[in-house]
Amino acid sequence: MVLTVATVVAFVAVAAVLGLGVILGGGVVRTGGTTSSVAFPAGCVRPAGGFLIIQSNDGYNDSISQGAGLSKPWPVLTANEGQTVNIVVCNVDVQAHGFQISNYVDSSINVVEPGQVYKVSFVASQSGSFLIYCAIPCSIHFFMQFGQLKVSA
Ligand SMILES: [Cu+2]
Repeated sequence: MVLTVATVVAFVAVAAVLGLGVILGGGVVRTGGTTSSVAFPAGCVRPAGGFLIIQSNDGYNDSISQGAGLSKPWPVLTANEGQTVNIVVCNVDVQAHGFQISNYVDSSINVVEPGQVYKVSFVASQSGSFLIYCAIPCSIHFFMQFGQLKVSA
């Protein structure tokens, strides 16, 4: 986990400005993945038995309108221990976003550029609840900090 408590506090402060702007439309347009987004790139398809994560100015899979934040983890992915987890991440936003999963996909910082499709597979070798988050600064960062991968034993 790259974030420190101090960083999280800073993100909350930033989100108070940016997030409010997003919610109220104060200069940041929420489009549901249309106007300020790039086209869905080729290969942006949910893998069989796996997960598709769309990064847009609505967060990870519409994090913002799903109430993502400290009170509600979103998106929530579930798997069984020992299972191979396949995830396709598509960035349809005009800015880069990060994609990390603590314990599983956090050995380096992943940057998904606009229009890029990032595919990742791993074996869910450890049970528990793992954070899915963005590790690079973006305008909706706060809403991309509380995804969850739940691995059942
Ligand atoms: Cu971010």
